[in-house]
Amino acid sequence: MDPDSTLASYLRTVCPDADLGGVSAEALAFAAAMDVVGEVAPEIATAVAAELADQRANLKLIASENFASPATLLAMGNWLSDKYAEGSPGHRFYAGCENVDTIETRAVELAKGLFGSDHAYVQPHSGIDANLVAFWSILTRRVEGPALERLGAKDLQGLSDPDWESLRRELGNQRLLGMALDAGGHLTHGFRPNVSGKLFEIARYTVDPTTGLLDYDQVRKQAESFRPLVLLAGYSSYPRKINFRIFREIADEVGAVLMVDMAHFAGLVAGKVFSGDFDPVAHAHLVTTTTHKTLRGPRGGMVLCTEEFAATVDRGCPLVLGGPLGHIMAAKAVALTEASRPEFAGYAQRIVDNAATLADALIQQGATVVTGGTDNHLLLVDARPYGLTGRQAETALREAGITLNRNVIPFDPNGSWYTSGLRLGTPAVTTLGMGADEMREVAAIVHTVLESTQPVPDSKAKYTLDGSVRDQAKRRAGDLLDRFPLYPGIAL
Ligand code: DSN
Repeated sequence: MDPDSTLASYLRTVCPDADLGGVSAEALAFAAAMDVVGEVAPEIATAVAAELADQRANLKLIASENFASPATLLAMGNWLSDKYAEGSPGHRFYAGCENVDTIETRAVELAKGLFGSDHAYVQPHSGIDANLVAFWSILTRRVEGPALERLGAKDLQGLSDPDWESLRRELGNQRLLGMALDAGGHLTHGFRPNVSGKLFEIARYTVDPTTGLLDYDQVRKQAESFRPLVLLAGYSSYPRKINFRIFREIADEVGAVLMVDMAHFAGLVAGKVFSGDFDPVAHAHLVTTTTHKTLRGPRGGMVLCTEEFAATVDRGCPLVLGGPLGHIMAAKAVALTEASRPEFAGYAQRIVDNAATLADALIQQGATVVTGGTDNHLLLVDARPYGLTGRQAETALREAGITLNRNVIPFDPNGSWYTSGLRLGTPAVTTLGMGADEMREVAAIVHTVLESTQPVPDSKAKYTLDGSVRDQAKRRAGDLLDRFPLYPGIAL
């Protein structure tokens, strides 16, 4: 603890004889928080502490998760949660928003600086919210605006009822071309039951059935015949990098807006692992993201965009979103400060290096890795050669101390509930400090468990796993976690 800090000076006052040398501020902060919560709702404090124990006891390979810094976590637990601040900095629907303005403005500046975007909107509560704001902004700016002009109206409020009806007819159902879910796209990229599949008329591009890779010529052909308003790139489970320069060329050729969802790889963009043709911000009209995956921030979302969309995106709340969360924007600013430091680039590179080593080691063990490897933070393992569904493989590994998620793979015969694959990601284990040797050990544990898991006939969920294999795998995963402890400064 910094002997000059406010906390140290307070502790010297209340317990002058205490030796504070080995006491960390974060250990005290989290222990105190648990006590305060526990006095009101002990069962909740117990569950919160149990979650830390769980994350400490199981190796986290969920590609979309990470471990945020104590500073980021602590920035979320405070009275900013008590403040309404609908609107945007300097333009609020409530009084007393000066401090939220300071926080939001700082987060926006940091996001713009880090990603080099014209504009940033840091209010979305999640990636799905960020995508909704982007869709709404594109529709408002590119479809409704020109239609209003044709009707001679300045804005929607000035329209008479009959004009409203003709505007609705004119807006019609716009077209969106996005990546198919089983090719790696996200639910919000036009999955029929999702709101995006209802808001837009949808077409989907997929990957080459032989290589599992994106075929840009095919995307171009589809765009030329479908003429989308929105060309959407980005993924939840595609293990390769994407050339966004080509996507922008295609969008320009057909007059589409290029939107990129970089939720999964924002940290790799921030850390400049993805640059040039592979940097979405340099090429897209709008880029959406979450802040809690490779970027290592709080659970939340963001939109980055060109000047053209800045004003509409900023009206996301209250026209699309509920009130902004000041405490989460504070945590976003903390995380963006961390991601702006030079050492973040090294972290981002290690995530990718670890994923490549993990993929290679799994292939050497005999696993089938979709596309034969990875360029980013995630990889997909085909569970079928082990005779398993994704669901069976996921549950067996969780029993053995490894937390990851089942995932559809290209042209998946088992659908999105049972699936045929596993998605493995390295952001969290990289945050713990693991490197190449540990990735090889992880690959060996994963392969051994999968090889020893037997499906129960006629079931896509049930399996048997030899108890001694399970216990040995759990021990090996535990050894890794003992060597690379989670939040070593937090004494819970
Ligand atoms: N749930 C996120 C993921 O795991 O990829 C996307 O919504």
